[in-house]
Amino acid sequence: MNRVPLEKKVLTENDRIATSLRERFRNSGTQCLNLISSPGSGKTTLLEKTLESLSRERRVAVLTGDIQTENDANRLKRFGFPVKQITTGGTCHLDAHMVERHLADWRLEDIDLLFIENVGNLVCPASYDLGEAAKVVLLSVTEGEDKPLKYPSIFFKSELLVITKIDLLAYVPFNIAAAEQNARRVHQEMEILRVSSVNDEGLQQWLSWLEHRRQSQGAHAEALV
Ligand SMILES: Nc1nc2c(ncn2[C@@H]2O[C@H](COP(=O)(O)OP(=O)(O)OP(=O)(O)O)[C@@H](O)[C@H]2O)c(=O)[nH]1
Ligand SMILES: [Mg+2]
Repeated sequence: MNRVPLEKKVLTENDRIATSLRERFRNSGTQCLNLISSPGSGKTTLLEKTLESLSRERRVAVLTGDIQTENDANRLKRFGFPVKQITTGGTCHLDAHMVERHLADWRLEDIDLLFIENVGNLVCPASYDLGEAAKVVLLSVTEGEDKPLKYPSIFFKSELLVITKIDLLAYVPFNIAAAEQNARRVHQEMEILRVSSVNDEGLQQWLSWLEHRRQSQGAHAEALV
């Protein structure tokens, strides 16, 4: 079998599992968000800030993907929410089967909000549906404002762009208005937030976006924070 049909077969199988996951999330009232970015853009740090801000009674859980280590799960576990590492052993993205396997011993009915931190990569994760309600792409100010144009697929497929590390804006030649314009050239309706996980600028807007997203999905109207 040549490469194209094989890739198609893998993606079709992935889509089948992702569809079943999406239905399970819908039935259990679980909002699943798939966080995607280049390595080091600040996914885990934003999740640390998020978990730190939430009351311990909130029914929030995290699956975090990495090629090799358990570092991110160890960072996130200290907040007391259920966290599991998915180690892909070399694969540059999570797929729906990995998510399904790692959810096997969790009761989805007990989880209102499930974060999936994807493997650090702006390309491969865009092709793999995980059954999520929305993809969220992060872009840090050290990466360059041209990235939405160079990697359009993930910007097109994501509902929200979080521009991270804005505390560094004074030190890097990053044109944030151009970055936002580029993102909207690829995805006109894209929502955009500017966040720093160091000085917490924009963090409240991110938490409000999560709350609003949850309510608009028809999940429990109870406040998250
Ligand atoms: N200045 C600044 N540094 C940040 C911010 N957010 C994260 N960092 C730093 O950026 C580095 C990478 O952050 P991570 O949260 O580990 O990034 P990640 O996207 O989870 O990385 P991978 O999981 O490897 O893809 C760490 O040294 C963080 O302290 C921020 O808002 N401002
Ligand atoms: Mg990480």
